Amino acid sequence: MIVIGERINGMFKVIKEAIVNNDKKPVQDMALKQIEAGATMLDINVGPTSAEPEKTMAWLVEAVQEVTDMTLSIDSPKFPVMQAGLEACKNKKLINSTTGKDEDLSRFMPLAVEHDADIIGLTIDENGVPNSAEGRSEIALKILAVAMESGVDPTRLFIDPIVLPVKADQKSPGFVLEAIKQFTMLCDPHPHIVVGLSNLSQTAIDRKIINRTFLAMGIANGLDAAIIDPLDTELMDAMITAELLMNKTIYSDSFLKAYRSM
Ligand code: THG
Repeated sequence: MIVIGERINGMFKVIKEAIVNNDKKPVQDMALKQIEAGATMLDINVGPTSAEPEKTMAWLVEAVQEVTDMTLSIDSPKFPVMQAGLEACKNKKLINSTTGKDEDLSRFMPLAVEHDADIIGLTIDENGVPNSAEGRSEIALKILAVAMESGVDPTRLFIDPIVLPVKADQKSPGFVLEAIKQFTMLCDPHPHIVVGLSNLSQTAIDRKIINRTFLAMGIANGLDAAIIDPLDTELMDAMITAELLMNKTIYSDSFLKAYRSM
């Protein structure tokens, strides 16, 4: 499982304050804590309120690179912010993300080639997020086709069916699970399949059990990457166990410990 740590995001108070105070330490600590907890990539997002998002993105990337050479997921819908992040990034990189809109695909896919980056394609287009699994798969297919035309190998593409808060739309988690299953049949080998898990439980009370249960369900349907909080130990336990039950890892009585010592 590709575990993309979500915690370096200006949405979180610690990171927002670090940005405002121009203090690298809390950002670097959060990077190391997530790696220690099992992250295999780190998401970098300036958050919704950054005054100078290009500058902030480059600053975050540089701060994190001082303490790790782990792959960075440069997270912004804005092209100039993405460019600034990629230019600052010496580590391996993941573009997070393009949508399935023509104008985004035509700019972001060449950017992936230029920077030798992996890329996430969100199943959203000019009409928004489809209200079905099939609609999501149609956009996924379009993203895959443009990736291949642009010279991006399918193994470097991640498709994201877009998880919405269950509180706002209780039908969408089921559509996402069905879409994940459909994405595994797009081509062979199929692209990676990723979700931003925490979206699911936004504004809900029992967040952790909602996230944990859905992650296990997603893994059962073929999810192989997720943007999550790796500091949530029970969430990580559920992920490790779901992978075991899907025969992705070998059983031993100490499988949780064994996974963590890998
Ligand atoms: N797909 C892709 N990228 C993404 C998302 C996605 N990047 C951003 C987001 N969605 C994933 N990251 C987060 C990070 C935090 C939260 C949700 C998703 C979150 N934050 C708390 C909240 O909003 O309640 C903040 C709590 C606090 O302030 O401490 O839930 O879907 N490709």
